[in-house]
Amino acid sequence: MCSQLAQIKNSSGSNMCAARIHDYGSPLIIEEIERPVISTSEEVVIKVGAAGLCHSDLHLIAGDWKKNLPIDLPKIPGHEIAGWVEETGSAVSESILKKGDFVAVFGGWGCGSCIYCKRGDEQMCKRPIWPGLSVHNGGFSEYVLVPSYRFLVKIDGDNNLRPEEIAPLTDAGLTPYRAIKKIRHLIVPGKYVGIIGIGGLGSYAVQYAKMLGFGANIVAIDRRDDKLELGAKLGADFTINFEKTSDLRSAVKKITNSNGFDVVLDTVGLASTFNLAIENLNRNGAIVMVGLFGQKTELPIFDTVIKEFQIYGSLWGNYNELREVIELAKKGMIRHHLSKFRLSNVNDAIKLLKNGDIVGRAVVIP
Ligand code: FEH
Ligand code: ZN
Ligand code: ZN
Repeated sequence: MCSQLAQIKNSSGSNMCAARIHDYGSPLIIEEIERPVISTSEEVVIKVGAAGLCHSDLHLIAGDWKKNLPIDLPKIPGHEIAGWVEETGSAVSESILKKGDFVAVFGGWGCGSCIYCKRGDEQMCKRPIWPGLSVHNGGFSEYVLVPSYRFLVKIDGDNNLRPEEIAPLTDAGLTPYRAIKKIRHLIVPGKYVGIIGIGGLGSYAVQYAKMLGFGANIVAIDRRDDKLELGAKLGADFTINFEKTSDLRSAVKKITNSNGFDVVLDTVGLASTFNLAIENLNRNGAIVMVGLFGQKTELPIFDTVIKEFQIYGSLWGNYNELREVIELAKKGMIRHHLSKFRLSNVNDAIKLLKNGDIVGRAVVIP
């Protein structure tokens, strides 16, 4: 299809294959479009090696975020990107980056001058640009334009890392890293950490909770046994299938010596998962919310005050945190569970993820 034609055209330097949203709620259209070109000095064109598929892409494609995150259509989604430098703007010297360098694309394209950018949290910029989720196109294509070399992490050194392993680390592997670092001081021996949702994010979260929380007990929580099996393989000490467990409170009490969880990481973000977290939280317990499935939830005021609950939101991760995650990957300390799809089959991946049938992370390879 498009890929063969695009290869012929690419060699003449102008077109590429991409998957775009044309209408909310419809399959992506795989088509040949113009390849991005450098127009300002800091820009870099990346030849996409792989792009991860995130639940946020599903929300975007379905039109769920029309109000919160308005985008102009057609749009190429895909915000977890890794690949190779293809072309650089005039301000990008060879000592910074050169053609062929293997890079991860950091997804928080901040303005560089607001207080959040200045403190290093560009993903929280007041005027944020996220590839594939805002004005810029994302990575479900053969090439992507990155507005500045500042948003690229060069992956150097002697390692066998491949783009399909790096791409998910820019979001699925980064978001839980920041989240777990926020409450790392609470994850000590004898404590219990619940990870709700053992999908893309959860499969990395289990590993960080194990790695960064020395000696704490990790409890993987999901409604699918195959995902719980993956959680256990990646280090979870206990698993709970919340759909198959009739008395969830008793099950949590049994595991946690009647105390409840000291920390819950909610990678789903539904009212029901928040309730699961708060109804099973220990005194002084913390909930870190990273999932974005739902809209609103209720907070039990009495318990929150009396038991001194702590509730955190955590957005993606910053550039330095991405570097740290990549350093862990270089040392072989991160295990990946990937399902690979060709760009021409991206709609199959979307369907499977929507049905909960992807175990680990789906990556699209152009
Ligand atoms: C979603 C929407 C906007 C910014 C960042 C996000 C992340 O959850 C990316 O998945
Ligand atoms: Zn995402
Ligand atoms: Zn900013």
